Amino acid sequence: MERTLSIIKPDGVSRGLIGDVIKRFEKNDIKIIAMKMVHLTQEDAEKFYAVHKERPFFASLTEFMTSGPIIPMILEGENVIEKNRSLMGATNYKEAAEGTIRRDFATDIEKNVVHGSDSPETAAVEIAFFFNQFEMNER
Ligand code: IDP
Ligand code: MG
Repeated sequence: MERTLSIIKPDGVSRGLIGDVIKRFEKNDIKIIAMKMVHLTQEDAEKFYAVHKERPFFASLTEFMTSGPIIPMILEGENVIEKNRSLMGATNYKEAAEGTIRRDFATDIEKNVVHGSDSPETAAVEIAFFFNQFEMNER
C-alpha cells in the first residue's frame, strides 16, 4: 500500500467542488485516511512550494494558495501516487485528458483545483508537512 498527499486548492473549496473531488477518489478505490481544512500563511505556502521558488509563477502561486482554506488529505491505495496523478490530469487543464479532475473543473493553469504528490519522496515530505501520526487512520 502506498500513500500520497492530495490537496483541494482554494478554488476547489470556494467553488463547491469538495464533494466532486472526493467522489473521484472513492469511486476509484482510493481510501482517505486523513483529512482537514486549513488556511495556509504566506510563510507556510512558500515552504510547501519551496521547490518552485525560482519559477516565475512562485509569487502568484503562493498568493493563490493562501487566498482561502484548502483541504489536505492523505490518500492510500495501491500505486496511489501515480493513480492520483492520472485522476488529476496534466497541470495545464487544457492539456489534461478527458474525464480528469483538472480537465473537468480547472479554470486556469494555476487555479487547477487539486495538488498531488509526484513521487514517494515528495509524498513523505508533503504528508509530514500537514499531518502527524495521530491524524492518520487505519481503515
Ligand atoms: P503539478 O501540480 O501538476 O505537480 P507543478 O509543476 O508541480 O504542477 O506546479 C505546481 C503548481 O504551480 C501547479 O499545480 C499550478 O497551480 C502552478 N503552476 C504550474 N505551472 C504554472 C504556470 O506555468 N503558470 C502558473 N501557475 C503554474
Ligand atoms: Mg508538482
